[in-house]
Amino acid sequence: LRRYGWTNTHLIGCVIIIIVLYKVWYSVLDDNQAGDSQLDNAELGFNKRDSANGLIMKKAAYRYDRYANRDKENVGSPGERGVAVQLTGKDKALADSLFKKEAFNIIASNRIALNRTLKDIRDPACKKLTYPKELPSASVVIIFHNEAWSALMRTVHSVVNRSPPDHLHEVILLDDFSDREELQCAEECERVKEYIKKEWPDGVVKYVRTKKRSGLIRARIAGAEAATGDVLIFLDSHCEAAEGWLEPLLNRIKEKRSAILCPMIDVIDDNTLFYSLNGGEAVGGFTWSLHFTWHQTFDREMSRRKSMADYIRSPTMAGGLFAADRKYFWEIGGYDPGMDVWGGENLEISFRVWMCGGSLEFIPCSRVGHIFRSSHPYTFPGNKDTHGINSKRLAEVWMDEYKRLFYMHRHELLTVDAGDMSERVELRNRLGCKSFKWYLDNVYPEKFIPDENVQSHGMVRNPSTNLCLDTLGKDEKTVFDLAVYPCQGGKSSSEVFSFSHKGELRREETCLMSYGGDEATISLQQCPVGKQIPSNMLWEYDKESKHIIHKDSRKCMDADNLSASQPVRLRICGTQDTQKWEIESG
Ligand code: LR7
Ligand code: MN
Repeated sequence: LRRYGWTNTHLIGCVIIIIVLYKVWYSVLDDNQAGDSQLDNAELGFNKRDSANGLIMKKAAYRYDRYANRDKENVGSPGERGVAVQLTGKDKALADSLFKKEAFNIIASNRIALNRTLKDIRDPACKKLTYPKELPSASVVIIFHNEAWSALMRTVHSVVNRSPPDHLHEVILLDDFSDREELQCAEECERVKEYIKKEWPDGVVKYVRTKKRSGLIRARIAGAEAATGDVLIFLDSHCEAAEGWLEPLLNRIKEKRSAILCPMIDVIDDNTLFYSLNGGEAVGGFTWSLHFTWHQTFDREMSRRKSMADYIRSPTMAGGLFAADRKYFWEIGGYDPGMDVWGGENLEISFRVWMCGGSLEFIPCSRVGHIFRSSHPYTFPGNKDTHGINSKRLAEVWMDEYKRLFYMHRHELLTVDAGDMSERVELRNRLGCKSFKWYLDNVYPEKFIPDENVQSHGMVRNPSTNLCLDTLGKDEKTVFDLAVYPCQGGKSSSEVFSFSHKGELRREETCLMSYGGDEATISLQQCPVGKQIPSNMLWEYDKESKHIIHKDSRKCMDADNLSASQPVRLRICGTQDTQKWEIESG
């Protein structure tokens, strides 16, 4: 080379360039391999030297593609961006005729692409957040029994397409022994399995089938047992996961492994499949008959939060959509396998998590839509009241002396056999869980306890007529005039009222209210929570005269000239017996 005029400097420079190029080349290769191995080991369980590696990688690449294109509309396809699908004429008639069987509009659902796009309706505070690259991996468990095909597969597509591929470990599609034709199997469920293999060739979606109808509680247990990711996320089989739904859940569990998290549950209309924002923050409550209810978020929680993106602590959850650290889920007792088909498990896990040291939080930046159906599109084997019996199990195991309030509403369940509960009691002892009173005092102080800290509680009876105030079993979510009915001796929960120290005459959630005019009726309306009680909701009881006096109008409750089911009225106070009332426990 010297012959061509090269000096030492030239030579050394050349060697350095070669070394640098060599290093750069290998670091690029290494990066690729690190990427591969992360995917292989964490996502696919493949050894990086596996010869099939290249093929699997190619197969999994589709997921990155779909994730990248998740906002791309299916042009001309109905329901895109979550809008409503309106049917007319024959289509509508057909949909109506199938509504009862499916409990939602199957025709509209079938028209909508399985990968339809949704609007990003998150709070602006959520869109600004970024998350660490390293997050725990998710196993999404979707249980179903005889779910309509399009609703089911749209759920899976929404999960795969809107989950960053690196964080989605697997989707477990758990079939709870479906027997409807399109899902049914001779030996194996070929249609579902073939579809899964074709759509998700890297095996990210796994199909598991129970050997007999298990009910949703045992089905979820089976799904959780099949899962191997760090975090379990349960979904109903008629959901749509929305933009950015996964990361905030995984991130919060990374911060706090004992937090059980719920996404905000948006509403997918059962008729038009319109995806709409579940506005105003709401948390979960319960009724003493052990039904789940929604409640406006408490002021104490709103003022604790620094941003709209902050988690909201909730006393209970709806049940179907939540995330938990997989190991923690088992540590705190999974689910009660003694619970059948539907109902009760949501309050059971809520009480248990709080009482045994965990917490229950709603994550506002994680949004998942759910088709709210007003009936069940499946059978209840044996026609049992599984909600009632499951609730009895939870009341017996978790509610201590407060189970009396459950039985006050569900008298008939006192004598019903709910099976052996000893293992659940043992679980509670082993975990050293706190009392239900602790839960009420600390987690849900807003909850009204009808027979504690009140002036009186029981029937409101007019002895001269033996008529009692009675809701007649009407739905107390609607406003109606309060009536009287022959007293049932306190046996019927519809004639039990509380006279609070604040001066409310009330039920669990509703208060007696009147405008106080002449012969005015008295209606039952939602009691204000945490706010001042309006004066037309305040009452006084005069022990001498036995008058129940409406404070605003100074008029008296009167049972004069009433027969069963007629509305009670206010009149100018006098000495007549029809204005003398006793509040007594039965
Ligand atoms: O035997 C069964 N086996 C099943 O696998 C019965 C049902 N299932 C499946 C079913 O296909 C569905 O995917 O279980 C899931 C839940 O059943 P749904 O959708 O009929 O229940 P739901 O949405 O009416 O009821 C709510 O309360 C239930 C109480 O047991 C469950 O916890 C549901 O998951 C729960 N749903 C939600 O929380 C969604 C938000 C609704 C609200 C409020
Ligand atoms: Mn549901």
